[in-house]
Formats: sequence, structure tokens, C-alpha cells
Amino acid sequence: MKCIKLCPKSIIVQARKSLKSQLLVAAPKHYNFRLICRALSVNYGDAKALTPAVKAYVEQCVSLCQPDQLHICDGSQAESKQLQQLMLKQGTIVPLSKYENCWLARTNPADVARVESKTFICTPRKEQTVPVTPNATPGTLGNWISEADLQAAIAERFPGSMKGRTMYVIPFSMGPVGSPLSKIGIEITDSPYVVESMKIMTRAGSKVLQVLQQGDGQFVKCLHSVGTPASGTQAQPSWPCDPERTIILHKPADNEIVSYGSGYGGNSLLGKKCFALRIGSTIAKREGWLAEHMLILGITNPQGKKIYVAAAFPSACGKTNLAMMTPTLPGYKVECVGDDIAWMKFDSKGVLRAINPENGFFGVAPGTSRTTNPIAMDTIFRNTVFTNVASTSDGGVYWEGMSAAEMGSASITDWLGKPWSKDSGKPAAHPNSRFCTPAAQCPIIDPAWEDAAGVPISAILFGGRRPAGVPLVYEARDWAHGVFMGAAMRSESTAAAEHKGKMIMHDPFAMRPFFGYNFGDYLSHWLSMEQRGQVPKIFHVNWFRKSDEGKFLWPGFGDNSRVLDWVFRRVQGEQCYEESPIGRLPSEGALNVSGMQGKVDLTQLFELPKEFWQQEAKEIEAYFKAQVGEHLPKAVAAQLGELKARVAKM
Ligand code: OXD
Ligand code: MN
Repeated sequence: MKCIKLCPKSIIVQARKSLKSQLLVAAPKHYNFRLICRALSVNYGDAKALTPAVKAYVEQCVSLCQPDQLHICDGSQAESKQLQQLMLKQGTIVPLSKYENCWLARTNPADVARVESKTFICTPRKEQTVPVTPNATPGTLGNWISEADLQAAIAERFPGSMKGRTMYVIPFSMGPVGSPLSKIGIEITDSPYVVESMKIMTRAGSKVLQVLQQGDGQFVKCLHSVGTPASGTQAQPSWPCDPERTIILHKPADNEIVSYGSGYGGNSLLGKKCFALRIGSTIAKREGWLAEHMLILGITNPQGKKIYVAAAFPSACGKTNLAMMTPTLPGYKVECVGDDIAWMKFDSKGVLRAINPENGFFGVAPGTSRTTNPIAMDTIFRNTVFTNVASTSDGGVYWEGMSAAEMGSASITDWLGKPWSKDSGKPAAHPNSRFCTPAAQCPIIDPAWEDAAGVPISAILFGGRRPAGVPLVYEARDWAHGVFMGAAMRSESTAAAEHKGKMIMHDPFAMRPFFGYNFGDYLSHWLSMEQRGQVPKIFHVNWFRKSDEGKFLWPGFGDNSRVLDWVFRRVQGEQCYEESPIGRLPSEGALNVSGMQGKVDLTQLFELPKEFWQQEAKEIEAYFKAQVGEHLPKAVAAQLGELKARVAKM
């Protein structure tokens, strides 16, 4: 550890003045990194390993946020140990003695989810970010901010926001280090919790700086500060944040992200939603590929043939469970490449190949159990940071969905730190509580999950929570129909963001909170992929249909392998389908339900009520009109017209 003596205050002031730093402007022509380093205590890491561009960025951030110390992350275990001790001292985490190297963080109760309403994209013109909606209808496909307002938002929040704190510089790679499909970021943060989580969720540390030194030197700038409330007082010093003024800003033209006020995952681990999806989708559009909110799994059939499938479901709709599924259908094997994000690009032979840009799983804990996802349960009890789950008196964790056997006889403390029992009338774990765990620990991690070339994608699934009307599975007739199916996706809201109550929300491509640019242009980009290579087949799935009595009609989880079996056979060209007004359905007897426990009512599961679909088509039409307006590609409008015509004839 290197400790450079602080230089006199006057030099610091002079350094800050001379930089006159404004974030999100081009790096200054000169930089005074040595001056900055001398003015600060560099208490960890090797500042010499930074490239000139990284130094210039760090310098801007130091000048703006005025931290007391600088820590350049090397990604080592020794570093993690040091940060864990620090967080322990600060009360941010407590050890979970029942497991190996596991920790529990309890956030400020006002900082528990992504803040979609406070998330903005900055482009010169508003319609580059969001469709222009007719009659001043409030848009729901993202929020635009002007350059002036963005600068004002930064100026109101960031100057001095890291005073008294250490600024951590995290070099990280989204995707395997050095892969041609990967991208590099530098996250600057004042939260050791963020550092530890980023070290799990991304490949972080010195090795990334080496790639930057040797490569084109490009990186995405990610500045994060947990901030300080205007009152100057933290409601919960162990979890500093500023919920009133939280804001998440993206500037795609400069590959830049600025996040203030929240330490919670999706708002603060900037490699994930901010980089891999919002900035990622804009890079993908420019470079001709796709950055999507999708899991990736490999499935091997009883004959030993393997395909890879990507699937887009909204947040907290079972992506992790599907990605780690234990098939109930004999002879099938599922392996996991990723559970949340896919970057997909055609290779030189026109094959669509995908990488998981992440290195860990930031999964929703409630509902994860030995019954629903035994593989996740075999993954998460080592080297994991849990956030807002309940704890047990024997040093373990608890959340809703865990069985009595998993809980043992220990007493439970809820996510707020209060004693909890089944009669408390409130959940023990926050519904959006999470585990943050290394992907490599997953017992069914796919052998090719870190293949620099990516895995070939044969099918894409879209899906959501649809209690009524939507069948278990149907297939798009062609690519344009599949793009329409993605655009028309709807799902019941969940606790992953700040929505209240259960309502069926439009969530096109499961990307509604994550689009980095105008959704109409996104649709055109998807349509254009057909010209670039062999496009995969597209399917829509719904594990959540309920009977009139409110009971799930399909058991889900491992039995979803039966749906994957049908998808697999369709990919292989088996004619096991029949046409329907909404797409291709499994033909009579084609869905393998043999050996299922309990009777499944396939008639109800695949029923297409005419009134429902008339209403659905109306809703989609109204949504496109109100939210996408003139930006809706003609090919998508034509698909809606076809659906309406077919439903009318039902
Ligand atoms: C997530 C989300 O954390 O989608 O993956 O909210
Ligand atoms: Mn997600």
C-alpha cells in the first residue's frame, strides 16, 4: 500500500481551479494527474498503470467530487479482504458465519430498487432518446434530459460529494477480458459496497488496465457517488445515500454515465443496466449488433445435440430460474451462460453469437429455493453479498419461499433488522432483495460461457407474467412477426422497480427501463438484423397463466423443459405445429407432457379467447399510437394489422 503525503491546501485548490472540470465534456487538453495524485492520499493501487485518458477522467472526477483519498482497484483478494473489513467497521455489511465468505448488507429503506423515473438519457434532440408522443402524452419508454439540465443536475449534486471519503477507481471489462465482443469501463465510486459488487459482477482490476494499455484505449466513463442529502445528515450512516436527489444520467454520444444518490444495484453497479443495456444498446446500434435484457442457456437433448437459446423476460419474471433450470424431461440437460444480459453479434459466417457480458448473478432472492432453483441454491452460499434479505440467529439468511427445512429452528431478523415471525404480517426479506454471486460458482455453468467468440443462438424467447389469455408458448411466423411479438410484450409489474401494485404493463423486449435510444429506431434496428445474417426463430412463452379460480395452469420451473423441447424440435425443423391467429402453436400431442405430476389442462393453457385477443390487439394499437407514434416502423404496423384481421376471423 502506498501513501503519498497530502500537499498544502493551496495546491489542491489551484489544481481544482486549473481543471475547471465539467463532467461530460471532452477531456481537457492538459492534465495535472501528478498534481492531483500529490494532492491526494493515494492509499491503494498503482496510479502509474492508468492510461493517459483514464488519468484525465480520474482527474476530472477528483476535481469535481473532492475525495480525501484515491484507491485504484487491482481486483485482488487482498483488496477484497481490506474492503470487507472497512465495511464491517462502517456497519455496511455483517458476516454470515453459516457460509464461506458471505455477507449481508442492509440498505437505507428508501434505497431498495432501480429508480426508473429518475433515469435519463441525454441526446442533442429529444427524439433521439424517446419517441415524440402525440398530444403531449407522457412517454413511458425512457426519459430524456437536455445537455443544460444534465449539467445543472451534476452541478447541483456532485461538487464535493466525496469529501471525507475514498474515491475508488474500478477498471472493468464487460465480457471476457480481451474478447473482441467485450467492452471496457472505468467506474469511479465512493462506495466500497459497489467496489465489492462490481468485482463479482464484472471482470475488474489490473488485467483490464493492461488490455486498455495494449488496445484502442476506449472505455465507458462511469461516475457514481452515493451522495449526501442536502441536510448534510445521513438517515442511516452505514448506508449513505441521497434518495431525494437520486439521478442516473447517460450520455451515449460520449459513452458516459453519471449516477448520484443510490447505492442499490441497478443504480450503482454501472456495468449492468447503465452500461451493458442503455449505453450498450446505443453502441450496438452504431456497430450493428444487439445488447439485450436476455438470459442465455445451452440445452442438450437426449440425442446429445445442443443448441443455445436467449430469452427476454421483464425483471423478476424468472430469468435466473430458467437459466439454471433442472429439466424434468428425461435426457435433457440445461447449462447456463448468463441470467440477465446478452450481447449478440453476427460472426463472419452470418451466425448470431452471444456473450454474457457479466461475471456474476445479481438475482432476486425471494422465491429462490431448493424446489424452484436448486442450482442457484448450490451457487450462492459462498463468496456472496446478500442485500436486504432476512438473517437467522445461526448466521444464515432467510427469504420468502425458503422452506421450513431450509430455515431450521433459528430465529429470524427481518431486512430492517427487526425480530420477525410468520405472524409479523410483513415479508421478512424485501421483495427485491438480492444475492450477488460469482457466475463461475454455478454448478451448471456452460463450458463455453467465457468463449471469446460467444455461443451460437438458435432461438429467442420473449415472455412475461400474463395471468389471462396468453398461451404457454407460440412461435412467430417469421422475423418481422417475432419483432412485433417483442414490441407487443406485456407483463404484470414486479418489485424490481418503484412501481406500486400489480398491473399489466407494456414492456417491449423486456427493455422498457433499459432502452438507450428511441424505441422506434430500436425496432427498425431489430428488423434490419434479418439482412445481416441467419436470424434465429422467435417464440413467446407464458408460464404464469391462471385458471378462473386464480390457480396457475402450468407448474413452471423444471417442467418448462417441455416447452424448450418443443422449441428445440422446431429449431430442428420438425413440423410439430399448427397455425393460429396469433402464431404457431404446438400441434395436438406435440408438447411432451408425459410423466408430469398432476393433470395439466392443455385446453385452458392454449385457449385463445376471441374477446381477449380483440382487446389485446386494441391495447397494443393504442400503445403504439400513444407511445411510439410516427416512429413505429411500417413493418411492425403491418404485423398489427395482420393480427387484427386474423383475430376478427376467429
Ligand atoms: C435486474 C433487473 O436487476 O432487471 O436484473 O432489475
Ligand atoms: Mn434484469
